Amino acid sequence: MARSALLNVMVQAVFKAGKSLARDFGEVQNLQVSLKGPADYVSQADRKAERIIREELMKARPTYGFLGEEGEEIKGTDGAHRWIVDPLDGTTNFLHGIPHFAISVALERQGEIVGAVVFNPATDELYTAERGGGAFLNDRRLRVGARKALSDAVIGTGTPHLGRGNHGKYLVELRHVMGEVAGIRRMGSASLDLAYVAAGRFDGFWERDLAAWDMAAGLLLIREAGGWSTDAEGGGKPLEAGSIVCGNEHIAKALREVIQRPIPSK
Ligand code: 2AM
Ligand code: CA
Ligand code: CA
Ligand code: CA
Repeated sequence: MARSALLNVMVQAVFKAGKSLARDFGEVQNLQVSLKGPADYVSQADRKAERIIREELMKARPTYGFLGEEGEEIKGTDGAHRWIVDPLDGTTNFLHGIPHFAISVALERQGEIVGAVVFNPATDELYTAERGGGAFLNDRRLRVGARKALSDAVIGTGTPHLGRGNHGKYLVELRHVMGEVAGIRRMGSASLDLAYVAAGRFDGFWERDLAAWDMAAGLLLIREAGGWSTDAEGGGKPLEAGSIVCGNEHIAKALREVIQRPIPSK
């Protein structure tokens, strides 16, 4: 696996931020936590990790733009390139001592994601992809799952949060999906969920109300692992629509069909 210099910059940045997160995870009860909205927590750990990543990336490419969850967007002087960063994806898990969270870093070039890194510092799993170069978990090449039938499939999802999303509509989707698949998982870190689809651990995944930083890196991982993704309405623009349905082509199309079933009338 040959990584470009730019991907190496991204990997070094997530390793450095990962050390900071791992330290904070060990003393999570001492962290200052604040609320951004209902059930929408942010901690010192999120902010510190974003600062580290921003510094590392901006040092390497001072002209690129930077969009991170926890800070003001920086419009770069180079209009073509932008980093899209979630410094801690799975804050709720992190704050509960659940070792399932990740740093997600994507590089966008002229509106297309060309580089992706998702790193879980609690397990040392590093997912990387470059456009046209395949997707990897550490040194192992990834391929999405081969199962074609929904009845054999394990499907990941994210549930709407307190005060956000259409809970009623989601419950109908969930009920429809439960009636068709082998199993459902709800892990709590969208970028890792997408990485799991790329790795064939999940056969498919869907979630609504996601931001660009939750999905940008995972989308490239899935694509480079031979997978398929659309937004929940069936368009090809999850980043703009803020929703995603993915898997191999068979599973993603079948899953989309199931979640689009109309709400049954009584
Ligand atoms: P976060 O941990 O970076 O906030 C899980 O369903 C996904 O939703 C995670 O990727 C999580 O990202 C995000 N999330 C969790 N709580 C949220 C909230 N209250 N509003 C919006 N997104 C949230
Ligand atoms: Ca958050
Ligand atoms: Ca997130
Ligand atoms: Ca986050």
